[in-house]
Amino acid sequence: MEKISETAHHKKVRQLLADYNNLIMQSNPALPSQNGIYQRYKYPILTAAHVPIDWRFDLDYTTNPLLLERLGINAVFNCGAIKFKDKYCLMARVEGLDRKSFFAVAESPNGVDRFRFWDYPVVIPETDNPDINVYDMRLTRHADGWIYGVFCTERKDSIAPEHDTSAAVAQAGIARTKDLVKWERLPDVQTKSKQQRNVVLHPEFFDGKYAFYTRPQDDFIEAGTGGGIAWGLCDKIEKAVIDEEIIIDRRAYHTINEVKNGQGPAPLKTADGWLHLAHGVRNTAAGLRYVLYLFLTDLREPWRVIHKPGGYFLAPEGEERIGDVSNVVFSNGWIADPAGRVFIYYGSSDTRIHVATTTLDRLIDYVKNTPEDGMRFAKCVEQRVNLINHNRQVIPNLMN
Ligand code: M1P
Repeated sequence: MEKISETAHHKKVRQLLADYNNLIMQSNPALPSQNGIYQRYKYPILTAAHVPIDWRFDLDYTTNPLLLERLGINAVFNCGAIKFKDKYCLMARVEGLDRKSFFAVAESPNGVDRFRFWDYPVVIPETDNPDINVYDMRLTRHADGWIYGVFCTERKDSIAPEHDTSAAVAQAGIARTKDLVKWERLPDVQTKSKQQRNVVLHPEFFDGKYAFYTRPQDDFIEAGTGGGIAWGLCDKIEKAVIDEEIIIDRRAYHTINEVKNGQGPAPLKTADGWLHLAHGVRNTAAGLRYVLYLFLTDLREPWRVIHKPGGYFLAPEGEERIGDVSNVVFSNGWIADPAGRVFIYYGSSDTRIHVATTTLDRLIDYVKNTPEDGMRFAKCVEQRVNLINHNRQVIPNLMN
């Protein structure tokens, strides 16, 4: 029988821990910005390898003499984000080899590197109808004093035929906390839609009510008649019932969100309006392609879009394009520092998490001054010709 000595086992454990420590202490240089809008960073900030060794291995020689990994991790992606006690905290979606996701907080002192998971994954109580899978938590620090986590809860479709073992129903779960450790579970959000994903709590009351961004959908994957990102109100958060969803950002033919879209994190309040980050999905011969885009809504009427640049803000690049679900970037977390620096956390290809940094000034400039989607090719050519003509006038001065 294959054996390693206790001394060799302990040496291997020490090596595992040292390699792990090197990984999480690695600094993460910023890459030169390609577009002036944001900067990417050299390394992903969280991957399966960042999950602590003692969450994966049984380190006891008596029960695991060969030091085999017992509970492996498949991926770490799509995180909520919040500044908490001066630390940049991410609520990551961690997926085990068994395909079940759970949530875990990782914190960093500077928002771009040295992310370290807290001691334990987050324990969220179940409702009477247990979740089979949970993911993509949006964190909202609400005006009522609580921090809310709104996430997708997925269960088997109870009315699907017995042989259909992949039919699922997605709905929005809610839990709240004051410390990101102890969570109170509330009943799932109720809407008239058959399924929901990408549901996000707005940080302020509206007309004394709680306000949500939703994404009604007919089916687990297809949005179907669900027209896009919606806005809905409810009286109580302890039993959130949204009677009416109005579409605020509609999907449109031959755009980046032709097939689906979804609100990203809770919007940021700025002097110019509520700044939104969202994802748009289109179909291609190679499958669905997920990109990120921005839009701005009115401060007093957060459902009214006042600026929306054409095209995407950030699309998968390099290694971001490859993973469990390739050609995907997805964001459900960002942090704006009081000085105006913005940290955008995004998952790539359902596999890992990256950060891009920028400032509110740049984002507002981008969102207000980037031309809207022309919606047809002739208009898009006209926009580009206008830009070229404008440049023809200023270039001579630049050369002096
Ligand atoms: O696999 C890509 C993404 O698919 C879903 O997003 P949406 O509901 O908009 O299609 C989510 O499962 C998300 O986690 C995932 O990244």
